[in-house]
Amino acid sequence: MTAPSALETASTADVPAEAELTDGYHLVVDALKLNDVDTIYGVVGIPITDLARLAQAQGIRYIGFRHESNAGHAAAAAGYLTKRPGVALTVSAPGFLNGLVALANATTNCFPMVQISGSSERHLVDLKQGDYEEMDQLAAAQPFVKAAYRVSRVEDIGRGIARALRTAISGRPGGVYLDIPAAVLGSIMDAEEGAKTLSRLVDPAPRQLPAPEAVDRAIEILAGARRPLVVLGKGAAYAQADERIREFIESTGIPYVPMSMAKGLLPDNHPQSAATARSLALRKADVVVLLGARLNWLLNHGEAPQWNPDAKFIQVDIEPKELDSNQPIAAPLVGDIESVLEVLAERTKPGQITAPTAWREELAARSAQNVAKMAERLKADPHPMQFMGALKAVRDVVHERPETYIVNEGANALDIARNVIDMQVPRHRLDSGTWGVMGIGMGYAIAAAVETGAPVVAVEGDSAFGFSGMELETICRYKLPVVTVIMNNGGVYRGDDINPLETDPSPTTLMLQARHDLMIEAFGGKGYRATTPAEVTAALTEALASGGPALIDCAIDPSAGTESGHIAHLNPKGITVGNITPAKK
Ligand code: ADP
Ligand code: TZD
Ligand code: MG
Repeated sequence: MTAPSALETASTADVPAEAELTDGYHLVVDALKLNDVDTIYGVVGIPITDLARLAQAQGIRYIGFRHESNAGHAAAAAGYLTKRPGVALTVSAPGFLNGLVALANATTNCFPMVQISGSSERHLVDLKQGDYEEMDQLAAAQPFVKAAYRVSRVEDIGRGIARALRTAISGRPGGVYLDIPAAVLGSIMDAEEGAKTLSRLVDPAPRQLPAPEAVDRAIEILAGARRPLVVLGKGAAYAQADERIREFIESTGIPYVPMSMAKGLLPDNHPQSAATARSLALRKADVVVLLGARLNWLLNHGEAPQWNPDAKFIQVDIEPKELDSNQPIAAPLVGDIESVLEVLAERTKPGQITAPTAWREELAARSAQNVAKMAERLKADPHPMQFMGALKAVRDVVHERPETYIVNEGANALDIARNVIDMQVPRHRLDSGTWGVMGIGMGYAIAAAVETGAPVVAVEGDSAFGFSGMELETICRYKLPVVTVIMNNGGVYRGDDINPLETDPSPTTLMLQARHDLMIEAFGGKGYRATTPAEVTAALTEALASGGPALIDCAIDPSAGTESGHIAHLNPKGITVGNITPAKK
C-alpha cells in the first residue's frame, strides 16, 4: 500500500459542496504575493514541488538550485540587497537542514530571510514512527534563528507568513524559520474564507527613533573629541541611509573606516576614508562612532593594543542587546541609522562637531604612505602570477564598470581582494561576512544578478568555490551575467604543503592542475584560463562585455598565500610538533 498523499488526506468536511475552494498551496502563494514577495530560491521535492510550480504560475520568480545551502545564501543576499526578506523554500529533514546553514548565517549577519520548509506528518514525527524524512524541524531550527514558527492549520497560513516576514525584517533583521507540514499544504477550505485569513503587513520595519537626551549625550562626547573616528559596518550599508551617512561624515569631517561590506557606502577614494591608515586610526582614535558595526572579532573586540584603551565608544544600533557586549558604550544610540542621524543633525549646532585638522592630516599622511607602498606591490608582475597581479587586473576592469557587484570568499583570495578591489557604490560587495563562512559564493552571486540584473564578478578561492561550484549549472540555466574568477593556488591557503609521509595529499592540498574553466563549458558557459594579469584583463573584459555566464581560472603561484590569510593568529597555538611540516610562510 502506498502512503496517502497530502491532498488525499486533506479534510473537506467543513466545506459546502458548491463553494469555491482553495488549499494550503494557494494560500501560501497568495500570502507571499500579497506581501510583495516576488522571488523564491529553493530546491523542490515532497511536499513542496507543487508549491514552487504554483508560485511560478502565479508570477513569483522561482530560482531552482542544486543544493539548499546555496538557495538559502541567495535568499539571504536578496534580503540584504533589497531590505525585504529573501525567501528560501526547502523540503523536509535533509533539505531543511541543508538550508539551515544559510538561515543561521543570515541571522549571524543580520540579513532578513525566511526559510519556508515543508515537513512530514506531525503525528508520525511526534511519535517517531519513522515517516519519510521525519524530523522535528521546528525544534531543530530554534537555536540557530531569530525566530521559528509552525503553521498547524490551513487557516493560519496567512498569519504565519505575515508573522515570519515581520519578524525577519523588523528590529535587527535575521533569519526566520517557517514550518508548514504537508497536511496543511494539502488542506482545503472555502476560497472566500481563505482570502479573509490573509493580510498585508502595514509598515513592516517601523522607524525607531532615538531619545533626544541620548542624542545630546553623543553630540557632547563628539564635540569634545580630538581624534574622532567613524566605523561603518554592513548594518549601515543595509540601512540604505546613504545620503544621511554621507552628510554626517562630510559635514563633520570625521575620518571613517569601512568594514568590508560597507566599502562603497562612500567611494573608497573618498578623502576622509582612513581605510588605508586603519591600524593607526584604531590605535589612536579617542572617540569612536560605531555605525551599524559590532565590536566583535572583526574589530578585535575593541581591545588594546589594536585600540586606544581610553577610547570612548558611541554605538548606533537598532538592537539594544548589542550595546556593551564587548566594551562599555559611553553613548548608546538605539534606533535605525537613518532616524538617528536625522535627529543628530537636527540637534547639532553649526560647527559643534568638527574633526580637528591635525588628526585628519595625520591619517591622510599615513594613508598616502600606505597607498604608495601598495602601488609598488601592485606594479610588480612576477611569474607565476601572484594574487596581487590577478586582482589588480580584476580591479582595473571592474573600476570601469562601477555597477558591477563583487562577491568574494576564500582566505587569501578574500583578504587580498578586499584590499585591492575598491568599491565606488553602496552595497555592491558581498562576502564571507561575520562568520567568515565558505560557500556563499555562487548563492550570493546568483541573488545579486537576479535581484538587480547587474553584472556580477565572484572572486573565489579555489577551495571556497568548491563549496557551491555546482551552481554554475544554475547560473547557466538562468543565463545570469555572473563571471566567476577563481584564484587557483591549488589549495586551502596555499598549494605547496607537503604530507611528510607522502601517502596522500596534505590536508590543505587541492589539485593545482584543476581546470575549473572546463567545468562551466560543460553547461554551455564560457571558460577562460589565465596565467598572466594581461590574460585576466582580456578574459574579464570579454566576459563582462558578453553579459553571459563565464568562469576565469587564474593560475596563481601555489606558494602564494599565508596560512589562514590575515587571521592566522586565531589558530590555536599548541605545541609545535617537530616532524609535521607546516605550510611554509
Ligand atoms: P560589520 O561586520 O560590517 O562590522 P556587523 O554585522 O557586525 O557589521 O554589524 C551590523 C549591525 O548593524 C548589527 O549590530 C545590526 O543590529 C545593526 N543594524 C542593522 N540594520 C540597522 C539599521 N537599519 N539601523 C541601525 N543598526 C542596524
Ligand atoms: N568550512 C566553512 C563552511 N567555512 C570555513 N571558513 C572553513 C570551512 C575553513 N576555511 C576558511 O576559513 S578559508 C578556507 C576554508 C576551508 C578556504 C581557503 O582556501 P581558498 O583561498 O582556496 O578558498 P586561498 O586564496 O587559497 O587562501
Ligand atoms: Mg586557494
